[in-house]
Order: sequence, then structure tokens, then C-alpha cells
Amino acid sequence: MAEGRPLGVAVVGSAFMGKAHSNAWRNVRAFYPDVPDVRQQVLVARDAEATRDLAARYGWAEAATDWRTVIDRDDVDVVDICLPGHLHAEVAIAALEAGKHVLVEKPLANSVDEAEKMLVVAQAARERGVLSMVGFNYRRVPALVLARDLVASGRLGDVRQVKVAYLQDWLADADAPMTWRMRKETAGSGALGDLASHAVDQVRFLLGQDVVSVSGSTETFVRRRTGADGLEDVTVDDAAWATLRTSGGAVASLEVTRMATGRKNSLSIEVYGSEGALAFDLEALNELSVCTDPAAGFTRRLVTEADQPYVGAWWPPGHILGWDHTFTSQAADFLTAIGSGDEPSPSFADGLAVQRVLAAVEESGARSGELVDVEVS
Ligand code: SOE
Repeated sequence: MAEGRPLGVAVVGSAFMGKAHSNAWRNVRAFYPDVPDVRQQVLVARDAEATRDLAARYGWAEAATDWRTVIDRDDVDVVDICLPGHLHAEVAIAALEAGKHVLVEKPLANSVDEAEKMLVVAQAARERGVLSMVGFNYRRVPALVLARDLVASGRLGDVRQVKVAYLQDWLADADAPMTWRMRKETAGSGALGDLASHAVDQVRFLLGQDVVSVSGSTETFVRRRTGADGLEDVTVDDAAWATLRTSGGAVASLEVTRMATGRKNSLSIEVYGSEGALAFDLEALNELSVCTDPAAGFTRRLVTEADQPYVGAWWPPGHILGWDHTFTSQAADFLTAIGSGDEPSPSFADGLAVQRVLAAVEESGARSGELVDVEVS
């Protein structure tokens, strides 16, 4: 482990998430100067030439193609996994066992079984001072942290209802090509794992409660798509719906889809309590609508003041943040935990809790929407 030198970071995976995480590691110390120093040591991906190019563009010292050799290196202390879901468990477990701190992009795994195994290894690693975290980046949206704080302060009274919808449209076109995201063996599930994982995490995060039972359904609207080898069956869902009941007696309705024509990356969350309510929309990431006087309705609050969560690390008041900032703040939080030895959040236990809810939605769907209880640890 790093002694008297910056923490060496390896990002495994160079596609969309590898790029987002690379940007975070590149910027983290510029905006969060108090976190432990890091060195962008190595970017790992399959194609040697492409990875060399991307490593140079994204600020990595080196490129590599074999994650196994990378996790054994003495100059790598943090392994950040940005791979398709079916590879999360194998790489995370090997890296933790090699003594590396591990950040895993959401969802933690493709199944409850994998997530449980990852948690066992993470807990054993924790005993040796090796930390792990799952990358639910929306926990670093300033407005959502403020929302969580408002709920926790009791200003909304008893939370009764939550409405969360995560809508995208990149599969609305039936001619959109087949990718790993539409195959069960690589992605585990479709909109469910990819989008509902965020939605369920937000319900747990905002309310500070567990999901205890689920009734849900899933749908695959386009059942065959063309891939490199011709027409293939789509083996995951395009969309999912669920009613979630929480440990505190709240009920959340959830809708996620990749087929919502015209919606690019629309995450909307509404929370209704006995005395107040709040509403968030990712397309207006710097705002939170708050109702604490029911007669007056909702007031739009800018979340761009230096004393608001995460905002002070960035620009002067009013200079808005975007989606990419959440990844940098996430990297900062992980580094802070590594520096202090405190438990990072969200943990693999949080990742497993989300995975259990996703599995319950699938199970419920397969049983015509029957209520399914969710195991809570
Ligand atoms: C899917 O399109 C996706 O990129 C998710 O994988 C991310 O987690 C989400 O933040 C944006 O949408």
C-alpha cells in the first residue's frame, strides 16, 4: 500500500463509465485538495491500441490489457471497476483479496448471489483496512443530498409516498443495435439493473429506510435486435414498474424504461410527507422544489450556494454543476474514507440491498405481480 507516495489508481473498463470515472480521478484533487493524493496509474481495457490512446487522452500514466496483472502491482492501491456487470464480482473479489481498495460502478452485480459473495469478501477485507464502495453517483447530486437532509430533519413530517421515474429512450428505435446491455448473461437485466438500481438506491438514500416488499412487472417490447452476428433475442427487460413498501411504512412507485420516446436521461423523484413534499428532476440538477407550506405549493430552490452539500468544492454561488461532477465528488468521498479509514458509503451492503429489490421485482413480475418480501440484513 501507498506509503509516502500518492495512491495509485487503476480504472478497469474504458467505455462510457470508464471515461466518466477517468475524468473524476483526473479532477478530484484540483477540487478536493484535502483528500489523499492520487496518481492516475493505469487504464485497463481489452484493446491495446485503443486503450493506449484513451489512456493518453484521459491522463493515465499507462495502459494495460490484463486486469489480473494490474491488481497484483505494488503501485496500484485503488481498483475502480467500470466493466459490464457480469465481470464485477470476479474483478472486485480478486482485487479486494489482493489488498486493493475497490470502487464498483452500479449495479454492484448481476445477481443477489454474486452481490452476497462480494459482500462477504468486502467485509473480510475491511478487517484488514481494505475498503469498498459502490458507485451510485446520484448520491452526490447536491439537491438530492439536501433532499435527504430535509427528510431526515422531519420538515416533511412522516413520509408516506415516493414517486420515482427514470426514463430514457435509446432503445425506442426498434433498429437500435444489440449490445451487451441487452443480453442477460452480460447485463443481468435491462432497465431494471441499469436504471431501477439508481431509483431504488435513491428511495433507500432519501428515506433512510429499507425496502421490505415489492410488487412489480417487467416488459420487453422489442424482442429481437441485430448484432454483429445477425438477429439475436433480447434477453432482458426494456422497462420495469414496481410498488415498493419501506420499513417505515412508506410506499414508492417506480417506473424505469429505455423506451420513453423523447426522454434522454430523465430521473424525477417526488417525496410526499404529512407536512411537506419535495420534487427533483435531473434535467434541472441544480434545483430542488420544496413544499413546506401546503397552501403555497412548491417553491423552486437553487442548490448552488457554497454551504450546500458538495457545492463549496466547485464554483462561486450560482455557477451550476452537471452530471460529471457527481463522479468527481464520489471519488473524493472514497478517497476521504481511505484517508480516515471510515466506512465509505454506499457500501457493498447497500449494493446488495438494491440487488435484492431488483431480484424481487423480477420474481414478482414472473408471478403476475404477486407481492414478494425482500430480505433485509
Ligand atoms: C444508461 O444509459 C446510463 O448510462 C446508466 O448506465 C447510468 O448509470 C446512468 O447514470 C445514465 O444512464
